[in-house]
Amino acid sequence: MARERGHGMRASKIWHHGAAVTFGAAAFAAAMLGAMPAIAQEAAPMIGAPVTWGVGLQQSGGVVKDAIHDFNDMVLYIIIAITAFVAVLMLYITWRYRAAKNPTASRTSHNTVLEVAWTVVPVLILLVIAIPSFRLIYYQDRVPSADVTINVQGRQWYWHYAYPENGNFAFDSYPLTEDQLPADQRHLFRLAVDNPLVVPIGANVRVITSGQDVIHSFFVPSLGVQKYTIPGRTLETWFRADRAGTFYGQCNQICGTNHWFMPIVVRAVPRAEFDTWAADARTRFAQAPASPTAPADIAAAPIDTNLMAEARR
Ligand SMILES: [Cu+2]
Repeated sequence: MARERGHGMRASKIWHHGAAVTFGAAAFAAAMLGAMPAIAQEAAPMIGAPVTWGVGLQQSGGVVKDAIHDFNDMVLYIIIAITAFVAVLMLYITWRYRAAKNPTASRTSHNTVLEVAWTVVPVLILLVIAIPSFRLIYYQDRVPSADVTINVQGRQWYWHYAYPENGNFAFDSYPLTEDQLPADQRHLFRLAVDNPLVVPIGANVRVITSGQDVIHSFFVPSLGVQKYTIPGRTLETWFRADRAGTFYGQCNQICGTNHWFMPIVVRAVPRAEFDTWAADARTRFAQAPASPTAPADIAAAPIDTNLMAEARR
């Protein structure tokens, strides 16, 4: 239901066009500076990552981000209209009521109609922004029917992921060091990880977050997903990758000295490839603790992760 509402909420294609222009301009600027690899073909898997000199929001990899783009563009057009109106008004009055043309200044101090208008109009503008804003928040909140569920746990300092419905396996995700990356992918240092999340393209992915030690945050901009991982709390959100690709994010809650150790990678692949990956992961990660919140696991974690983090510095 929420999903349909979400689609209904989306504004006209003009917004999309605006976003494309913004993104295009950013990509062009980056290309001019020689700082960005060639822009990927439409058919090639998408790379959801920041670009050098990028302006505006990251390119969208799925419906939630599409809705964020729409809302962002709508607010941008409202801001442009207000700024233009105020600028024109200021220019007009400085010209029309300048001392040479208007030597005797008006002593009017009250105008009821004007005062009501400049109170009511901003309230209406805020309402126009608030309604789609709340719709977007509830749209992101949860998905009515999930195809895949992923448990995400933030830990100092790595991510722990579990797939309870696809074989109940769990694994840790650590960043790759610079020398582990191929020469043409060095720009993905601090974004690339050893074990990415893998999801089927077009599947509604329910994300259940929890925290083990301090507050972390699961944030993948190109998929429009951000949720805190809070100790003692379980939160829910969702995303859907509508395009094949690799989507990069990071923990965006300052969570300690090795905060940078928490990049996030989501790979969206066709369903068959996902099933093969899940079948393989079941055996590959068989050693991993079945329950991410097992008490023994928590007790052992601080020392264990500190050592691992130190070893990888
Ligand atoms: Cu963190």
